Amino acid sequence: MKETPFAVQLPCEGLGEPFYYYPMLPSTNDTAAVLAQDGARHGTLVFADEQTAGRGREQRRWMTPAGTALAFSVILRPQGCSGGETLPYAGLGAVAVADALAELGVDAAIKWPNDVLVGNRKLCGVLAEISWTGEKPDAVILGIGVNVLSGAVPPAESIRIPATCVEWERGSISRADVFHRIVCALGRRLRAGEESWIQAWEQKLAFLDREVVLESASGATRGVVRGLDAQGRLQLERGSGIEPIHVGEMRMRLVDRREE
Ligand code: BT5
Repeated sequence: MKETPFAVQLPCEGLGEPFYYYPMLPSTNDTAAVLAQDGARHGTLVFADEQTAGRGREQRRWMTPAGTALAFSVILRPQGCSGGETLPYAGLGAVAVADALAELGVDAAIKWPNDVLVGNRKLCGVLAEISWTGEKPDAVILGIGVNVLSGAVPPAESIRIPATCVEWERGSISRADVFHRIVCALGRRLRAGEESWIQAWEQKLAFLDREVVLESASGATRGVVRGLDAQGRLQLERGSGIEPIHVGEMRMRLVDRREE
């Protein structure tokens, strides 16, 4: 751990104390999980300037080149953590990033469950995981990766959907500024409570009333996106009615890709 090269005023809204800055880590989620198992408190934040093994869902890779992006994980200790609630927290992270972007004049949408899109290009990914102490689930590790400067955007051939960054959408900006806004927004949303952030998540939902295909290892499901339920599950309308989808491993794409 070293001094951060940029000045960030933390904590904000109860998050970011303690703040661990690393020039390079395999994955901030992994380091945060170790800290959580050692008893790190709610609001502990782990930030890496560069990740060498950043993870997305299902062990997909998340790329974080040095000096260009935000890659951080917050340890949350919700009351009565039951181990089953990563889905709403993926939404919390995405909503906080969308809030920060809105403050900067950038309109973002959230592709369920965890992608923040601007103009249908991915600017941020969120990975919420449960940390266990022995048999007991006792923390949510909320990992957030944001492309801020153009150097953060991976080469087109290495990613599935086109990517963007804050700099392209908004002009010159400092990582510290974006980071501070996201942490503060996260704290505010957390304080307002799950119902409130799920509502905000639904309002920002991409592809509302559009036909999509959800793909998972076990197959594909087609339907029309109708919103979210109180737990953050996708309400997908199919021939048989509305079906709640909670499997966070699903990938969503529009049926008509020409409109993306
Ligand atoms: C995600 O997974 O989008 C979640 C990413 C979470 C990253 C954060 S960084 C801090 C913390 N520490 C970690 O190790 N992880 C978290 P998923 O929906 O599975 O999307 C992964 C896909 O996004 C990849 O397969 C690529 O196609 C694409 N991708 C990878 N890096 C990208 C980037 N920098 N910008 C845009 N797309 C990217």
